[in-house]
Order: sequence, then structure tokens, then C-alpha cells
Amino acid sequence: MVVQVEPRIRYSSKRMETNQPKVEANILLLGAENVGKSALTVRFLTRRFIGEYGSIESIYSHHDKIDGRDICFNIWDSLYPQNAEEVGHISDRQLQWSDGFILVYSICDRASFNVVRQQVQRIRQAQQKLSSSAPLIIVGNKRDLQHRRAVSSEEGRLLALSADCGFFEISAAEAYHGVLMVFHELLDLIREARALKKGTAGFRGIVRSGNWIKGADLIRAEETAEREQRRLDPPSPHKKVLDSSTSHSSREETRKSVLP
Ligand SMILES: Nc1nc2c(ncn2[C@@H]2O[C@H](COP(=O)(O)OP(=O)(O)OP(=O)(O)O)[C@@H](O)[C@H]2O)c(=O)[nH]1
Ligand SMILES: [Mg+2]
Repeated sequence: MVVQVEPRIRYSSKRMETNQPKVEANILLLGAENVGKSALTVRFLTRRFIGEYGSIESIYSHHDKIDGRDICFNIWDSLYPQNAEEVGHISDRQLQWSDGFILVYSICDRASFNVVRQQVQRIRQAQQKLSSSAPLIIVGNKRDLQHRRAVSSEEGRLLALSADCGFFEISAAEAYHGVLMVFHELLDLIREARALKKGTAGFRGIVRSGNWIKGADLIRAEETAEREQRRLDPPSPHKKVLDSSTSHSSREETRKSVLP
């Protein structure tokens, strides 16, 4: 099950797209140690949960096709610095490199939630100075460990709402779909931010404004409706399909072991 909050202003992501140029998105995963940053990354790249990942910092390139458009995700799976002078430290290099951020905490680890809170603040402050609007998604991971929960869903949601971030609670260990939704949602937000920056988004229409929460039941209902629609009307290459079995048909991954 996935809990999701969407940020304040959204443009329709269901628009039809044809012969569009390739999209490249640099995505930085942040968060404290041991929260599942690598598990999320590897789940997205391979659909698998392998259990132990080691403490290695890597950037991966992942090619995909969504809505008939070629997408290149560059994913920086970061390490939380051991000797950071301040909680929530993020380097200027990371801030400049990123088109979007995934901030991960473990629902069983309150300290990791505080790190995300600090990192959100740090990013928002830096963005004010740089006039940047790279979107953020907060992820509460390890949702399968309910008996060890230390951070409520509500707290996660409230933090996301207060900082205008997306929010998901997921289990990288249990399911691929939630992880896929996180990356696809961030890609949508990155594209919207770019369109806004270019000033070309105006006529696509703001479809939602004001804070609102999308609950798991609503998400499930929408997914069921989408599946039914696809059954009746098989997807054209231009239609966005969240079903992982089709959306990742042209996947290819290359690991870049050297950081920029
Ligand atoms: N139960 C459960 N365990 C998880 C989940 N995601 C990750 N883990 C476990 O949590 C531990 C840490 O996962 P990593 O992905 O290495 O965490 P990380 O944030 O990359 O850690 P560092 O790279 O050391 O900062 C591993 O033992 C994973 O198997 C999850 O959703 N549920
Ligand atoms: Mg890691």
C-alpha cells in the first residue's frame, strides 16, 4: 500500500506526447544512513530487493520509455556524510547537479525523519538563493515494519505539505510498484518545473491547486480504473502506463561508478 501527498500546484500529466525529444533527469537520493536509499534505487533499476547493499555511493544511468518518449534517469544514490558539520548537510555540488530530490527516512527511525526535515530546509533555503525550483519527494520507507513504527504517516504528510513536497510511504522490501510511483511522480514534477520555467505550461491548465491528499484507496481505485481502461482500449505508445510490465519494456541500465 502506498500513501501519497501531492504538492500544491500540478499540471496534467496525462497529456498526449508525440515525437518529443529525449528527457534527462538528474535525481538525488538523500537521507540518513540505513534508511533504504540503495534499496529504493536498486528496486527501481532491477525490480529486485536484494537485502544488503553495502555503503557505496554511486550514480546510475537508467534508460526508459514513458508515453513513447525516451527518458534517461541519472540517479545519484548518496551516502550521508559521517563528518557532516550540521545535521542534514548537502553539498553545493549535489544541489547544483540535481533536477529533483528523493528524501528518504525510515518510519522506524525518528532520527532519520529529523535528518530529512533538516535536508528539506537546507534545499529550500538554497533554492531561494539560486531561484531554483527542483521538486522534492519525501519517502517514508520500511512500511512493512509497522510494529516498529516511530514516525506516523500523519507527521510525514504534514512535513510534506508544509514544505510543498510530494510524499509516499512505501516498502522497498515488499513491493516494486510504490518505488516506481515515486520515480515517475518525480519525473512528472521535474518536467512540470521545467515547463513552468520556460513559461510554456500556461495553456496546459492548472488542474489542481491547494493542498490535497491522495489516499491509498483513491490511488487503488484510479489504478483499477486505468487497468480496466487499458484492457478495453490497449495503450497507444503515447499513453502513460504505470503498469511496470509495459512501462519498463525498453530498460537498459549502466552503472557509472565514478562520481562527477
Ligand atoms: N524491512 C525493510 N528493510 C529494508 C527496507 N529497505 C531497506 N531495508 C533494509 O535496510 C538496510 C539498509 O538499506 P540500504 O538500502 O543499504 O540503506 P541506505 O540508506 O542506502 O544506507 P547507507 O548507504 O549506508 O546510507 C538493509 O538491511 C536493507 O535490507 C524496507 O522497505 N523494509
Ligand atoms: Mg546506500
